[in-house]
Amino acid sequence: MAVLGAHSGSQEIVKIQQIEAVYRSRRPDDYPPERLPEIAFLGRSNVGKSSLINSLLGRKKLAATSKSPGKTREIAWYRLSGAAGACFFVDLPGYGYAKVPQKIRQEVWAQLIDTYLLSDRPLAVAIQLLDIRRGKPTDLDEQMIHWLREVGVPHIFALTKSDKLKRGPRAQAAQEFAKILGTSEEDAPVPFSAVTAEGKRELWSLIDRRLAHYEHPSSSDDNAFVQTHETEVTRA
Ligand SMILES: Nc1nc2c(ncn2[C@@H]2O[C@H](COP(=O)(O)OP(=O)(O)OP(=O)(O)O)[C@@H](O)[C@H]2O)c(=O)[nH]1
Ligand SMILES: [Mg+2]
Repeated sequence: MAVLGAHSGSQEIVKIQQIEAVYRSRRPDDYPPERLPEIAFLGRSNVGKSSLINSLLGRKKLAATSKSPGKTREIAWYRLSGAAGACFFVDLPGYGYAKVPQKIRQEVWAQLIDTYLLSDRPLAVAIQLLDIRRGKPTDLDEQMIHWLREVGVPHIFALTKSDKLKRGPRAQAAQEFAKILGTSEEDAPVPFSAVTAEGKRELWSLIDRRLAHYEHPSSSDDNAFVQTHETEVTRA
């Protein structure tokens, strides 16, 4: 059962009626009061989180992107809704930017990302972004992935900036990542480009699957996502 996406094989990948940038917060008491399934985007600073969100949503400037990394020190929630239901995309600050002082890095990491992931938010899936050109996760990525596995946060991998590699090296890098990450075939890391839109359909399909199987903590019969069906609106 598709929730926000439709997989008709046509050009229409995402069917969302409304996108609202509603919340920016630093502390749990500022998190959105509304409890909807959340899809969180995680990764090193500058890996392309905001660009990927914009690309998935078909918007150029919804999530602020920057050539100078390490600037984002807040969590941004985007509320998506369609006939089928609603959810939040959560743009988390990037970790590991070396030029940011250690104290701030700890603050950003521990108090924003960690706090979010340990909170009781209804997290349907975390999308872990990795730069495809690196060929393997960095140490910090490894720590993040280990942590996601330990805590049992469902997650999928996107290999960003795939347009920067030619076809051969791109396929090879994707294979390397799959091997290192030990993913199953159906959860294989998705090469993704915000420039060419490579991987957009695959990623939506994975997100959609997770949403469709997500059991809301306050699970009841009137859960919007349990009752959903494909939406009817045009591509965002
Ligand atoms: N060629 C190419 N460049 C990309 C792609 N995705 C992002 N970029 C560039 O990489 C830089 C960082 O992108 P952002 O989307 O701001 O990265 P971010 O992970 O949100 O960064 P922080 O918010 O600082 O953590 C920008 O200059 C983007 O234009 C991509 O798929 N291909
Ligand atoms: Mg960003």
